[in-house]
Order: sequence, then C-alpha cells, then structure tokens
Amino acid sequence: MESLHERDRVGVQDAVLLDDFKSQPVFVENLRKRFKENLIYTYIGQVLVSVNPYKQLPIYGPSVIGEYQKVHLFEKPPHIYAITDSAYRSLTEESRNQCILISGESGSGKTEASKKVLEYVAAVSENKIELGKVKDKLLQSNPVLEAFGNAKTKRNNNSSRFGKYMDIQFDRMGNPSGGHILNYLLEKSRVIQQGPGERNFHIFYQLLEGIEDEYLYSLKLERKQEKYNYFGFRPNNGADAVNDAEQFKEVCAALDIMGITQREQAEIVAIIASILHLGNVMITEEEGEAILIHDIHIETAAKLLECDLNALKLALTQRTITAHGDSIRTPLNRELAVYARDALAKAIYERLFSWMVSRLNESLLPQNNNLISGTVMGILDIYGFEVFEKNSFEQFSINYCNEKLQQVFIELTLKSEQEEYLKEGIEWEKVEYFNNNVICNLIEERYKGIIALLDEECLRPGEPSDLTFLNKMCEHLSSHKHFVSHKKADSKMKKVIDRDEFMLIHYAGDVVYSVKGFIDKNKDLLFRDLREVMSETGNSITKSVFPKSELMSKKRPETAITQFKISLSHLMDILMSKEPSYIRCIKPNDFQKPGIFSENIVTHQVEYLGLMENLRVRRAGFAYRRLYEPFLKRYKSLCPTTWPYYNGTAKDGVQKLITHLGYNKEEYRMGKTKIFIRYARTLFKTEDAFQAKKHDLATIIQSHWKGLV
Ligand code: AOV
Ligand code: MG
Repeated sequence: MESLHERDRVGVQDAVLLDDFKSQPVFVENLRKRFKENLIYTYIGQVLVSVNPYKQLPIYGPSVIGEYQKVHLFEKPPHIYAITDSAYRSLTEESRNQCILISGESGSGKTEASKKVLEYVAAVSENKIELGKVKDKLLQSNPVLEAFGNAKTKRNNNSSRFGKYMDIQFDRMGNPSGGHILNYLLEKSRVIQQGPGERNFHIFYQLLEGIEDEYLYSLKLERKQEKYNYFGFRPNNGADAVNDAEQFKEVCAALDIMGITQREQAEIVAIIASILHLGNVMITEEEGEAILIHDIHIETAAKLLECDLNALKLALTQRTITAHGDSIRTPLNRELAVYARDALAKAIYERLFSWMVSRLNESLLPQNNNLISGTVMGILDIYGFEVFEKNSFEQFSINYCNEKLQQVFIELTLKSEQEEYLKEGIEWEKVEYFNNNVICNLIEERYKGIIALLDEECLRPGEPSDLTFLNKMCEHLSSHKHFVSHKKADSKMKKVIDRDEFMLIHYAGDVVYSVKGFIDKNKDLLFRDLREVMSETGNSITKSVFPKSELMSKKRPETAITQFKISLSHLMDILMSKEPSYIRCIKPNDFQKPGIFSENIVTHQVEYLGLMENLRVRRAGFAYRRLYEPFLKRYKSLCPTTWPYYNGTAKDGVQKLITHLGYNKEEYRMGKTKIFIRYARTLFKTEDAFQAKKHDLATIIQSHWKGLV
C-alpha cells in the first residue's frame, strides 16, 4: 500500500479507502490523479474500474503476468491480471464457474480488456505443445471476429458491432482445453450503409488493400474505395486509418491457425467480393417494373456465389406469391428491387458471420473429452451504450442490451449484497440506488412494452408503417416516466424531438431515436425467391447458411428484436449461474486521445454505472465472507481447541478459532451461516499463519519419514 505522501500524488488504489467515500468529486479526483500517473486501474472492493489510457502502457506482458500469479488480489496494485487471477484460482481451486463481465460505453476499453483476460489465462496455464494449440486458437479467434464484426464508428475506430460471450473450458489440471463463442445481433445494416465518417466492417477494406493484384483482378475488384456504393462515406482522413493490408495478413494467418481450409477461405473471399458487386448492381424502372442493368457486377456476383445468373436476376426483380396453392410471379418496382438487393447483401453477410462463429467453435472443441473438468470461465464483451446524432433500431437494440447488463450488475452486486446482510441478520445501513428494471420493463414487458408493440405492428395485416408504430407507442406509453414523445417534450427539455422520433431516458442518458426503418429492420424480410437461389449455390458456405429446410418451414420466423430478446434472456441465465467478476470501463474523453481527462465525461459515467452506490454498499460491508464449514476446515489447525480434534458446531468452532487468533469486535460479524470479515488484511494475517503452519507441518512430517528410513 502507498505511503501518505504517495497517496497525495497518485490517489488510493481502492476507493473503499477514500476518507470521504460518499463524495462523487472526491472519487473522480482520485481517478484523475491516478490517470495522470498512468495508473489506469482502481478497485472498488472486488470491482475493477479501468480508465482507457488511449496509449500503450508498459503494464502488460509475460513479466507482469508473472508478478500477479497466485498473489492475492489486494497484495499488488490493481490490475486486470489480478482480477483474472482471482477468478482463475476460484475456478481451479474450488471448481466454481466464473464469468468476467466487462461493461462501459462505446470506446471505453471493453474489447481490449477482454483480450487481456484471455492473454492472462493462456499465460498462467501449463506450457505444453498440445496446449499451445488450444491457446493459440483461443487467442486467434479475436482477430477473425474483429475483422468481420468490428468497424470504425464516430465513437471508436475499432467498435464491436456484435455482442460476444466466450466460454473458456478447462481440463482437470486447470489448463484451457477449448472454448465456445456465442454471438449476439450483428449490426448488419452497416453492410449497405454507414453514418458520416464511419466505415463498413473492417474485412471489406482489408481484402481490397491486402489481397494480391492478380487475385483482386480475378475477383473483378479494384482497390479504389470510391468505386463501391456500399462504402457510403469516404474515410475522412488517413490519420487514424488502420493498416488494412497488414491486418489482412494477420487475419489470414489467424484463419489458418483456426483450421479454416484454403478452400473455405477462398469461398469467404468470394462472398465478401460478391457483396461489393451486389452493391454496385444498378437498377432502373420501366412502367413500374424494375430492370437490372446488365453489367459486370451482377454477372460477377453470380459467378462468385456460383449461382445461375438468370435465376439471380429474376429473383431480384420479381417475387413469387403463393395464394391458395397457386404461385404467381409479380414484378417488383425499382424501390422494392433495391430493397431486395440490399436485404440479400445483408443476409449473406450476417449468415457468413454466424457461419464463421460456428466454424470457430468447431475448431475450439476440446480434443480430449476425458480430461474436461466441466469448469468454464466466461468473458462477456458487448457493444457499449452509444448515442449518435441520429439513432435508430441498431442503437435501440444495443442500448437495450446495455440496460439488461446493468440489471445483472444490480442483481449480482447491489441487490444481492444487501439481501445477504438481511438474510444473515447482520446490521447495516441500507443504500438507495436506481434500479433500471423500470426501463427494461418499458422495453420488454409482455403485451405493452416497446418490443411487444413493435412486433404487433410488424405482424398485423394492412400497411404497418414506422409512423403507425410511433403513434401506438405514444398512445400506450406516454405516461411512462422514461418514455418521451414529441407531444410530451416541452420547452425546458434540452433535446428537440421531431415528429418521427421518440426519446428514452436510459440509465446511461437520454437518447432520441428516429423510428425510420424500425418496421423493416425488425421484420427483416428476405424474399423467398432469393433464399431459394442462395440455397442452390455452388459456394458451399452460402449453400449451407441458406438451408432448404428453412424454405420448407411453415413457421413464421421470430422478428429480429424478439430473437434478440430471447437470446439476451438466455445470456442472463448463463451469467447469473456463475461467479461474477466485474470490470467497469470508463472513457476519459470524446476525442480518442491520450492524456485528456474530461471531468464531465468521467463524472457522467461514474454516475450512471452506479459506482458511488457500489462504493457505499462495499464500504458498509465486509471484504470477505465465508460459510462456517469451509472456513473452519481450512484454518482449524491454527487453534488448539479446534485441532486436531473438534466435534462442536462449525459456528462455535469458528468463534473459538477467531477468538484464539485475536480478531477484535470491529473486524468481523457472525451471521447465521457465514462469518463476515470487514478487512482484507485480517484475512491475510490468518492465511499467512495457515501457510506458515502448513510449511512447519510438512517439515515435521518429512523429518519424521527421514527418521524412519
Ligand atoms: P470498447 O470495446 O469498449 O468499445 P475498445 O476496447 O475497442 O473499446 O477500445 C477502444 C480503443 O481504446 C482501442 O482500440 C485502443 O486504442 C484504446 N484502448 C482501450 N483499452 C486500452 C488499454 N488498456 N491500453 C491501451 N489502449 C487502450 V465498443 O466495442 O465501441 O462498445 O462498441
Ligand atoms: Mg468493443
């Protein structure tokens, strides 16, 4: 721990130690002091707060990992390695499944944090050749997923546009034996359109920049980005441009390591190229009927996907409607044909992404089933809360996901901590906190939540439109405290809400959403004719992701948002069943620049992440708690009454043990089933005494055996 003088300069490493722990400015000032000294990590008890430095710091890598190995959380300066080590030990020593929950807004450092966790786990386990392969695969899944699932946004040059939950599976020796990835709702609209100054998914540029001339020529592509309609906005300047060509090499190498064959890789390249060509297919109209301009693009797209050119052209300009057993072909107008073309591009990309995840999962399957211990460490890295100038269905989904994650945080820390004190009969001061459950309900409540209203509108016959959906929301939700319609907005409000917009007061801030596109994006319609053509392609990946069975199915598929809701609810169950560790990421400024600590921006995040409540609960609470039985079992040898023979109750035994150890009254409380220890240092003393005793006993036994020999 730092000296008094040191603390003045660099602040305290655990906010629990702040004199004025109820003051938000004091908390933020502590973060600022540390940030200026490049100390980006601070604890609130067991929760790690991380402030994005936006520069490479020499605080990672093998030697630092070595320092954190098997050292108790509070014995070294705060670090993501310490949190990971603690989770890893709980997993290996006590067989408890773990999950590391990383949250924070867009650009705060979640994805980087998730990589550090993985890096640590890979480094601390044994170094055998066959294990090396598994670890390599776990690590190399990242560049692949980032190439296909990340993009430059206004908030983050490498923004995750999908949610990711990854389980690392362990063998009985505590070594990683495999992994499994779950992916959540990819922002596929980005394939056809991006906001000002933003880019399409990295892979498109990587391919154009990184592929050899000849290969590029065979795909009928050019390096010039302005040639492609699906790159709406040009990169604004080269200063923050990533090195796409170099990254393409890394991605190909990673695909090799993941066991993706050369043939599969060629098919992936063909699919990406075909999407670029599809975007350039020109469509005109004559007497209300769409006509494709026959040119190189449609021809190449068909060739790359290995499908029949005429069938593809037909499916893009006509639609088969089946009624009473009869099929009739009706022509599409230009607008619908453009819609169909874009829907196809988005669907191919989205399905390719899911295919990639399942292919990675295949490659991450544990090789030797006998050795699987069944314990896992999950890492959750989702897209962070985001607000742009224009927010649509995508931001709505992302922010909804963040609301759900905040719920898990509340359930698992604030609420459960307080409930435990009550249950155990330990006296303490109740801490008030904002429970965002009310917003989750507004969004997902049955029959009357936003999702229910949106689905109802999407599925009703007639002409549902974005505006009728908006009206419906205004009608049903206008009295809700967190829903604001343009009618409700008054002059005092900072934000202007237009007639086609609504505002949600999220836990993390107010966001105005435009309803434009909600219905289409939620319906997520891809005409059957196109799915049929795709199911017959020679490109085996495309063929497999558009299965014939889907065409046979009579069931109406769930809407996009309902699928998302179901998968999030499943995710919540997964998270709740594990022992959680938290990393709360904070973005220090809006410029993605090092050295700038904007107090306003940090304060806002501290507020909505509930860090002050977290601190108050923690401060009122106890650093450590344990059921009486395991506590006694571990430390009984430290007291002559409990060792070598003891047959009273565990609670009595613990009381005798700690009295013997000289715990004073302030240091602990006896609950109904658990002992609560206020300070970590008290526990350390006991643990040290135990280790010393164990060592002494081992020496005695050894000399005893030697004497016998
Ligand atoms: P995010 O995952 O939280 O945003 P990232 O992890 O992508 O944010 O971080 C954004 C950028 O900040 C990275 O590309 C790095 O340049 C920098 N950065 C983050 N953490 C560190 C660190 N520990 N050390 C050095 N630089 C860092 V989003 O996916 O947009 O929600 O959706
Ligand atoms: Mg990210």
